[in-house]
Amino acid sequence: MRLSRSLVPTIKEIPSEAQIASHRLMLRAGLVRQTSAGIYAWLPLGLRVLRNIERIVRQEQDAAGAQEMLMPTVQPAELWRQSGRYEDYGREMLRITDRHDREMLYGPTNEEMITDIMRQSVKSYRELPQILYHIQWKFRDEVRPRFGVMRGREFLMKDAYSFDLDRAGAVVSYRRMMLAYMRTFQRLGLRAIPMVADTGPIGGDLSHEFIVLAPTGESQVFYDAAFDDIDYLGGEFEHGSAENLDRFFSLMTTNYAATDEKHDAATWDRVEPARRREGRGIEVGHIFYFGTKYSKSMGLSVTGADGKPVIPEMGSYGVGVSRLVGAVIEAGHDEAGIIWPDSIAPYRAAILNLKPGDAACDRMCETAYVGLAGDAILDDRPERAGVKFAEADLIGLPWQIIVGPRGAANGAVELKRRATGERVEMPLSKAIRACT
Ligand code: 5CA
Repeated sequence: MRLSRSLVPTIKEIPSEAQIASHRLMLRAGLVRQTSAGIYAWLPLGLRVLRNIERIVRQEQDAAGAQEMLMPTVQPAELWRQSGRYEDYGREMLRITDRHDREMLYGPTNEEMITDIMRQSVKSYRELPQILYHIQWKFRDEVRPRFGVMRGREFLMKDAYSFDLDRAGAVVSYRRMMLAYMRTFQRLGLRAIPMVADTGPIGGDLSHEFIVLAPTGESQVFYDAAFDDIDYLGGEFEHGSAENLDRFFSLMTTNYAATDEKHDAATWDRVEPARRREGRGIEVGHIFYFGTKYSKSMGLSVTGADGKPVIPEMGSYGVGVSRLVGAVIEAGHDEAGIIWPDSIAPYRAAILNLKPGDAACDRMCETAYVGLAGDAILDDRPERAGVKFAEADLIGLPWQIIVGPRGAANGAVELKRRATGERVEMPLSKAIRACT
């Protein structure tokens, strides 16, 4: 993108309404704008990050054997009456009446709808197990929306739903999703830890929250440092083998990890003192096994191998896709701005033309822009160098190619790595290669 022609409304001042770094930086770097309390418009740069996170979430869901679909945001109240949750959900649910006076709602989650679709669609035990997911906007009328996209009213969630014939199968689905989550978060450059959780309005008897460590997190967390050394992408764990998943799951559950709600001082005392880690954390995902809670109340059953009806065992698995944008920034920023992980940065590099109008500078910047196949922000605005440096650091792309008249005369640029601040002079072609 050419900055002179793009909507990247950066802000120099610190926005007074924002209490935490990610919220301030998302506004200052021009990623989002609030349109109502807890509701945000995603501007071009913010949307690219959101899409990049979606892509990784999607790849890992697919790798775990889940199938993508898309359910609507607006749902009939009738489905929620069948599960008994219509009244339970209270004022957090946005209720809507259509022109025929039918009660509708803007979905806060989709257990009822997917159960309804499955009860119309699967008839036999041969059609199970299945896991389905979608990435769709949700609405929860939070009492206190805050911290920008971290606790919004409208937010993007990946929610998956598993259907198995028995508890043993449901446990395998649950572990698969847990592995998919750990791989997803590692690819996003985050260290997330699964912690036993309460099930709240979703229900069920087994649940884990995935917590990313950040000083501004809403909950206090306690965990064993053993989690710091686990590599989920190196090939040690796989979705295909129940034994392997079993080993993975026991690794996740035998090492101590708990939020303050579930913290147990006696067990914590038994963790070797050198390995005890404490901090604050942000919940970026939450998974639930709730057996037949929805299948039973909504009448989903299939014919079993013996001809008798079987009520499928279900689980649901949520990732806060839009919340993750905030969480990634909380985990990766400095005084000057955002530091995006390479995997989800909106673009690979910023090309800073320090002297637009200078023929050599203009030419080299165009060469760099073409060399990066447009996966760059070209700062071609007639601004001072100081402004360009500050905004490039604020926006936080992994690399900066700095093109000034002195270097340009000799075919040289400076390449800066945003995360370390290291700047090295080199030929343009080498800088392009380093970024790609
Ligand atoms: N149906 C289940 C799983 S699919 C469910 O709704 N779980 S949840 O309530 O825990 O939400 C899943 C994830 O969505 C949370 O872990 C969190 O990351 C994200 N989330 C929940 N509420 C908000 C919110 N108000 N703003 C932003 N993200 C949210």
